[in-house]
Amino acid sequence: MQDSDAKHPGFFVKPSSRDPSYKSRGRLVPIALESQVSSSLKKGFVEDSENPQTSAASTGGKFSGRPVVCARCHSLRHYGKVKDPTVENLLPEFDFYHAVGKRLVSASGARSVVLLVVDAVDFDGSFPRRLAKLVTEAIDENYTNWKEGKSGNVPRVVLVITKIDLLPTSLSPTRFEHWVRQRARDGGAGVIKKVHFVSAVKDWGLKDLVEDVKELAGARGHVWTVGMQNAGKSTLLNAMGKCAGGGSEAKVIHLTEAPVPGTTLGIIRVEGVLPGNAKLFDTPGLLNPNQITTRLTRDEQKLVQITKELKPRTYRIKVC
Ligand SMILES: Nc1nc2c(ncn2[C@@H]2O[C@H](COP(=O)(O)OP(=O)(O)OP(=O)(O)O)[C@@H](O)[C@H]2O)c(=O)[nH]1
Ligand SMILES: [Mg+2]
Repeated sequence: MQDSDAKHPGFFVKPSSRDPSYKSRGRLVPIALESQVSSSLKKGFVEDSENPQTSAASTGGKFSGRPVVCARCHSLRHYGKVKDPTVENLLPEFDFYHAVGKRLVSASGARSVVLLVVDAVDFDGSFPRRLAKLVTEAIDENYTNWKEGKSGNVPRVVLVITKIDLLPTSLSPTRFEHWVRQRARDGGAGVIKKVHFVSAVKDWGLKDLVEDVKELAGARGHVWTVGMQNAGKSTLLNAMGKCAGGGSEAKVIHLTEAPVPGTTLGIIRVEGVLPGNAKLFDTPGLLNPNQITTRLTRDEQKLVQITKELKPRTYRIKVC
């Protein structure tokens, strides 16, 4: 062994001697000093999990209730964009049908309630056809099994049409409901227990939805919030949490919601909404390759994003 000539056999580099204090916290650079970290982080939003008392005191207790979130969620929550778009492609793909689909339709175990969330202003683009068909088939199959005395847990489907604050006020609710039921049936959702029309940002229709979900879930049911990317699942669950907690979000975790498709990356259990052993889950949105917005860049998506109530316009075309 020698350490003088790298071209000769037996060459090795002696490891440099470590500073005895290399493990001490004093050597670590505080995250707030990293140049890429946003200014709001530097202002002390991140709580020192090892010493929350000092952290709250240092910020005057002002931010003590704020949850600690990852850099991606922080960027989505405060700037409406992912921190590093190049990293997004490296994230592991979520196999929805393997991780969630199988559990939704399982004939044994806890009863499943499927909250099928659909965007009111893009019904067809945000209706999960494949998933609706899968659940409808499971309902038929499990019901037949149950009638034969076998284990047959029949999933219950609740269709939630969200973002109704963006629909024109002139729209007839009866005609719209009729249209929605028809389109849902055509899309593969054959058996629907309830249809709810809600706005998570205006708190419309949430109380009835929470009551129905509690009733359908019973004491130990599992409620799965599913739908296409950007349909409004996480925003809906945050609003339901607020509604169930009597207006305060204290007991409920705040899910990251953002106009960026693919915000939620994994299954998240939402506590504080359902009583007993019933469980409520948020899930990552499904990707609809035929939806035009999935082919647009973030800047282009911003241009077509609907944020205000749609106004019907009538044009008269002159035929010369
Ligand atoms: N106007 C209006 N906007 C809403 C409503 N619900 C959600 N949004 C907006 O829709 C966008 C997407 O909401 P999210 O809750 O992140 O959607 P998601 O389905 O969880 O999306 P993924 O996690 O990507 O699957 C956000 O910009 C929300 O502010 C609503 O009731 N009304
Ligand atoms: Mg989400």
